[in-house]
Amino acid sequence: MSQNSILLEINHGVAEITLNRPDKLNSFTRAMHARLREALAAARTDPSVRAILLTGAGRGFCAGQDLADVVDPATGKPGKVNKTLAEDYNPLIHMLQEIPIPVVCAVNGVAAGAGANIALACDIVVAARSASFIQAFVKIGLVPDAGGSYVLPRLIGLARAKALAMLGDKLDAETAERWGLIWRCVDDAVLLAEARKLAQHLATQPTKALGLIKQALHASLGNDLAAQLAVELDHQSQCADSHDYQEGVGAFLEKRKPAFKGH
Ligand code: T3D
Repeated sequence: MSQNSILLEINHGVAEITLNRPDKLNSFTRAMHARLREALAAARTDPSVRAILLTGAGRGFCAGQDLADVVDPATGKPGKVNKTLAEDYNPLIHMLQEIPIPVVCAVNGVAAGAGANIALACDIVVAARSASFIQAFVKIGLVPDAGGSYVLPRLIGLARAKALAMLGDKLDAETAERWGLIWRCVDDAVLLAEARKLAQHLATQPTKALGLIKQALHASLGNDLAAQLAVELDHQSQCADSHDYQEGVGAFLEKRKPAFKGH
């Protein structure tokens, strides 16, 4: 089971990663975490990969932690959560944030608990109209993890973040889009096609600039204006040295489509 719990396919510059335990709504075991880290590392080191698409197999995106996997066989009770947070969820969220290429998430169904927050850690989130987001932690006596307590107030404000986290209610994809929790919600039938189109478009864009845009916007959440202006100066100088900047300006002046190489 754990062997194929993560699928990885690389096509046209896009690494498509699929969470693949559909019978358990793609909830995470420790083995699955290890496979996902391997897939992300493979995407990061493959120079042909210029965008990542993350989605789920079956009717759900991800139901968070596999609650059967947390039970200690010796006691029959849930074990300590520190280990899996420190060794699995926290490194995963860091990887998604730090990978210097865009990560598109196609939320194909319910995204609950850490599953919701893994989706929200991606750069551009597109959801099927039938999908939903549930901060399910409180229902089992836990608090939002996998970065939920960080992103929720920043994306939708404190009032909505508190209510979602404290009530554990289901938020439908259309409301998630309206609130600014996600980028877009699309009809179920076109989700994968739309998400692939988006990822493939990003894979043809100036990758270095995209990576630095991601880094700058993340940095802005903790910076004052002066610090952020310094980040912009540094990042713009890096972009100005790139092939893609030369190409972008050249193409504009020559009234043709730019052919970005990603460096
Ligand atoms: O160690 C730690 O715990 C720390 C880490 C915490 C991170 C977290 O993510 S905590 C939050 C964990 N997730 C949840 O609490 C969500 C639990 N799941 C649900 O509440 C519901 O399944 C959903 C609302 C997501 C979907 O409901 P529904 O009715 O569409 O589906 P279902 O029938 O409940 O689930 C379908 C199957 O998936 C079912 O298996 P079965 O009975 O057909 O063999 C169900 O048991 C399984 N499943 C769903 N979620 C999980 C799961 N199995 C294990 N763990 C799950 N999280």
